Amino acid sequence: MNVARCIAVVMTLFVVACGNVEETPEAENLSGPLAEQVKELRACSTSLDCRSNCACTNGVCAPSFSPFPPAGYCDVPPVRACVTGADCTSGCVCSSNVCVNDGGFSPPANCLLAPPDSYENDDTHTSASSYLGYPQVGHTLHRAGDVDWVLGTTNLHQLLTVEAYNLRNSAELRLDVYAYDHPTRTLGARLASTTATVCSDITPSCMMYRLSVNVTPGVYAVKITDRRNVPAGSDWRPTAGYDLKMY
Ligand SMILES: [Ca+2]
Repeated sequence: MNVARCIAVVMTLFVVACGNVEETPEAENLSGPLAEQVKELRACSTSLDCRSNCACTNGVCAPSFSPFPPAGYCDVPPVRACVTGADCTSGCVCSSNVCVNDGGFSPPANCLLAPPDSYENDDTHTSASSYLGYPQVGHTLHRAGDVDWVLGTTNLHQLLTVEAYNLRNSAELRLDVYAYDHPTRTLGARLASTTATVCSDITPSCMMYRLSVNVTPGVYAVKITDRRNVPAGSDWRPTAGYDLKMY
């Protein structure tokens, strides 16, 4: 069935539902399996509007590849999976492994979204977390386009190396290292940058981002940018993440 016809039929159904059924004989023509089928189709703009194993095709969620899901699977809205409430954003609870609204006062939270990690809010260098000498584990990209800033200090002339590793759920990053004037919170020159993983094999030793730069004693600012090209605020999939170390 083409989309234009689907929309037209859905609109007709809506009008019928809001009007006087006795005066709209067309309703007879839309009862039965056809009406059920049309009613169930799920409109979409991108595949993030659809469950996994479904794609947004001609504005409707449809099975994307075999093995095809059961009939009707793609007509149900996607949900955010969870194990505990910590997997859900504020205003949502984990119920039967799905993030759902907690029933609190409006506006209702978007339970498709991931909660922020413990380093947030670190979207600017003036709100950056501090690197305390041991790996920062559990960074997440809780929103598409997330930016994380970390400040590190060295007392040495050294080759400073920064690694974003343990990449999870298709994290795609950009790493930058900047000079930093800590007393005035002023960003200095960008000293190094990369958008490439160490190597291309799909192994932990390759799938990491690494930068090295010669530095003098002082404070340095590291910027980690999410490069995934997905609409912000609609990502129900497992949250992309990484761990960070500096040495
Ligand atoms: Ca951030």
